[in-house]
Amino acid sequence: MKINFAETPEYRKLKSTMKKIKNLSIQGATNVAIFGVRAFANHAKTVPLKEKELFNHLEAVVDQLSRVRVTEPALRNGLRYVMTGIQIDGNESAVDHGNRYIDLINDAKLKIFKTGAERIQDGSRVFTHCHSSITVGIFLEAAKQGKDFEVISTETRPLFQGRKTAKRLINNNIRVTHIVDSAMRWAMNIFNPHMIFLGADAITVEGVALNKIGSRLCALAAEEEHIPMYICTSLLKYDQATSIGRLSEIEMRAPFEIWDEDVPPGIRILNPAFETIDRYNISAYITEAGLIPPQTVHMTFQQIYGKKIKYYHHIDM
Ligand code: RUB
Repeated sequence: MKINFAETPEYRKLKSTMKKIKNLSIQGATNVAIFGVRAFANHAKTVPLKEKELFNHLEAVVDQLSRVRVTEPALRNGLRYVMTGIQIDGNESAVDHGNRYIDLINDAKLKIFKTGAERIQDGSRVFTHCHSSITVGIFLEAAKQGKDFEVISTETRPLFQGRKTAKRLINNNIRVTHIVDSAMRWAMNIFNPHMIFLGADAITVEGVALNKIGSRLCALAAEEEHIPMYICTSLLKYDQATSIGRLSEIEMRAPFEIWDEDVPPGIRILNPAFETIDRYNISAYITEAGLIPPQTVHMTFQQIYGKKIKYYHHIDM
């Protein structure tokens, strides 16, 4: 019997979620993980296959979904979490396991918002780059606590996610100054922010963070101006593969996002989505485990999530 998954609403939803993740209608590591895991779990529950065939199909889907945006370990960790659950309890349990992973993310977020907001005082000036739901959540929490502070945010070319940040902040009565990316160093020099808050897409075993292109420039400018840099992130973005020697991959996006019409032939256009921030430039990670130094990321991840989120290659070793 040939099974046509394309006909099931859950499979169609999974495909459309993949498209939205690719074109950034679903944007930022946390949302990518939540929407990706939910769509995968809903589909997994309805797959009418058994044993080897079931796992072959689900592994292929995990692989496909993980490749939509390669710099997103929180999604990969979530897919592994659901797959481990399915191995133990069968695929009818997929949605429960998916929900449990999403609960882990949401619990982590609340803790990070509270801890991050502690750092913000009346009169604080905070610099940020791109749009991170975690960083914005911290700002909203600080505003809810009645703190009077301001944010300097970049526009974030080529897709302008920084506008999303600026809109969320101003709609919540948080003062915001918006600048072009290349004015980062200038703005740090002129406004002398008290701290930099950035999100993260991935964290490596060395404590290096990967975040939107421009983040390393931001870190270097912060170093020059002696401004502390905090990475606001759940440890669920820890890329476990880096602990067995793999390198975290950096997504290369399409050239048309930079220049889409009348491009003179022969010009090479490169559009890297992310870059690394050296651990020496990170004052601390603001995480669900509180503020932690970059060197302790692997250990802290293992303490909190080690038993829940297995990395298959560790099991094989
Ligand atoms: C978004 C980006 C965000 C991180 C963290 O990049 O770099 O800082 O994903 O986001 P893109 P969050 O726009 O290419 O997805 O804090 O929401 O997890």
